[in-house]
Amino acid sequence: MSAKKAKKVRVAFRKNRTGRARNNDLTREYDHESFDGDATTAAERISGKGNLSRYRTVISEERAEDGTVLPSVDTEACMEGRVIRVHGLNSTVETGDGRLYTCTTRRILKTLSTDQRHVVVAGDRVLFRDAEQPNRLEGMIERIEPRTGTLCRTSRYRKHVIVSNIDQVLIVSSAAEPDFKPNLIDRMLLTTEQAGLLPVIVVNKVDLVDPAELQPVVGVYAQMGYRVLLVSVKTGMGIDRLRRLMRNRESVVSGQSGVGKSSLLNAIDPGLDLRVGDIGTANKGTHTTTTAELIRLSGGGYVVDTPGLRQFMLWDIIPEEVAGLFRDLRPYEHLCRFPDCTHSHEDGCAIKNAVADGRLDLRRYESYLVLRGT
Ligand SMILES: Nc1nc2c(ncn2[C@@H]2O[C@H](COP(=O)(O)OP(=O)(O)O)[C@@H](O)[C@H]2O)c(=O)[nH]1
Ligand SMILES: [Mg+2]
Ligand SMILES: [Zn+2]
Repeated sequence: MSAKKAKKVRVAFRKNRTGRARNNDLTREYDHESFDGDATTAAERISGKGNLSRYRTVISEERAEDGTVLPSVDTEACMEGRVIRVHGLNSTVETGDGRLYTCTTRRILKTLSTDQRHVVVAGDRVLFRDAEQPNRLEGMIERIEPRTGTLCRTSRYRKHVIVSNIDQVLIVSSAAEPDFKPNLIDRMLLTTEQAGLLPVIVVNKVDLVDPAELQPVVGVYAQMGYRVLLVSVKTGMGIDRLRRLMRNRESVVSGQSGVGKSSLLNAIDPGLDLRVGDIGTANKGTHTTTTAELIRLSGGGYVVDTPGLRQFMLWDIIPEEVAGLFRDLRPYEHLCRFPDCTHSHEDGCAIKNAVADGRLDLRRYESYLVLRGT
């Protein structure tokens, strides 16, 4: 325990808890989970507001930057792990040495969560306690570390975290078969930028074209500061570089079907044995995932596999946001004559002027118009 002064934080109860008897509530939960609750319940006290109180005072040690409460836990008794996947009320948590624990979630975390649907998500770094079951690896998640790099989906006006702690998004396209589509790259860049994630542009199947053909388009991305990799599963070109780039990182792989995502992953880690030439989930067999899942790379790190992420069109981006999410257009957007310039038909538009005199790439500008929906 740190010497830092504990903070009291008031948290709203979930509605379905209000009918429960408040005494022994936590204890009963831990008993039920065959846990010795003493160490953790000590930090949680019911405020003296009677049975109808919808608040509980949690004495927590820390509050994350985003306002998330990090309950105090006995770190001595806990292990660090990474949530690989979530299935119903259980999560599969992987330890640093590769052991897989089936974990439940400490009730207080559900209470503290602002998004009940995803208290724990794939990618979460957690502290959990070993339930010390004789033949099974089971535990309870005691604390979720603050998330960075989250991928979210908005549904019914709420934002749901799908996967957390992503280091990078591999935007995979192919030089041919299917055709090279820079506009699709722009679309995926847009959503990646909006999510605040680091994009890496990967162009596969360069064996099918003369790389010089790709240079004009690819050069524009490189000039904007994006990392671009030209690769070929067929010739092995760029595979080592990609493998190094993915080592010890959590990468989301996105891109149109058929561009060679599964082939690339198999090339960087043959142990994955993903099915190639298949539309649908990446895993072999009957296993189909509807939620995100982390797949461990033998060289260290994870790739995120989720069918819904492939096409990567998850966010509601408002038209006014688009120019600001285009790295190359962004420096000009505030120089236009009209503050609400759409950069399409207006006079005195700094972006159109920059396109006209070659400071901005025409294709990127056209892509902007399409994505903005003008
Ligand atoms: N010529 C060529 N074909 C490739 C390359 N990488 C993958 N393919 C082929 O492209 C097809 C689609 O590959 P797949 O990995 O299933 O794509 P995914 O749908 O993005 O996962 C398969 O027939 C692969 O053999 C490459 O570098 N060069
Ligand atoms: Mg595939
Ligand atoms: Zn303008």
